[in-house]
Amino acid sequence: MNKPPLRVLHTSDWHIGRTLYGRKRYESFAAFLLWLGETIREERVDVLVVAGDVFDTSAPSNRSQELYYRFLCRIREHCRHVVIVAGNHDSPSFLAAPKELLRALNVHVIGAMSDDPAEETLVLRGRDGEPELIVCAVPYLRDRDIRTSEAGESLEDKEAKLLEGIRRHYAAVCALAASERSRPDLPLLATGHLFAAGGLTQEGDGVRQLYV
Ligand SMILES: [Mn+2]
Repeated sequence: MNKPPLRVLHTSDWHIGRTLYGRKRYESFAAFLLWLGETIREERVDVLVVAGDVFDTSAPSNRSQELYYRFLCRIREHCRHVVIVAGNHDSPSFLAAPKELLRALNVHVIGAMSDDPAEETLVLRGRDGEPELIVCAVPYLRDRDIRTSEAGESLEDKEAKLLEGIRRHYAAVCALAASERSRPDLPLLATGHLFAAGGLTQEGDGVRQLYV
């Protein structure tokens, strides 16, 4: 019997805790997360991917954290795996602190990048124990993690080294993921929190100029 196709829902940039003109918006965040949980259930989502900026700040309020953990708990019975990577707004260490505990709920958290590509290569297994998806869970790559500075470098040198470092990091994680593929049709998915070539930004949309 054929297995039903794997359903993946991709989301990002929740920015829980973000204020608007000084107003707290916890009701809006709570409503959003309720809606997302309902959508996951109705659409029978197998894998939820959160590609960065869960929280708006590196030290989220208790109320923001409560919303986040409550959501993860609520979707547990509907969604087989959750993959969360840190964005540029998140504190990588804050997000990764409950990593071991969350893994018990099939929530995989990647805070900072690692020099070991295995740390960012997730082989997710279906109910039958067989691999059903490989995720290159690459978080937001910080300049200081990727690039070593040298004296007398120009801005162009720095940027070129950063882009090369990002490219090299993705290549290493993807190469490992490809080698872990136990069958040729096993899907492979890569996350990122970055501008990709060909992407567009709009004036005043709140997106920060990062790198492409
Ligand atoms: Mn963001």
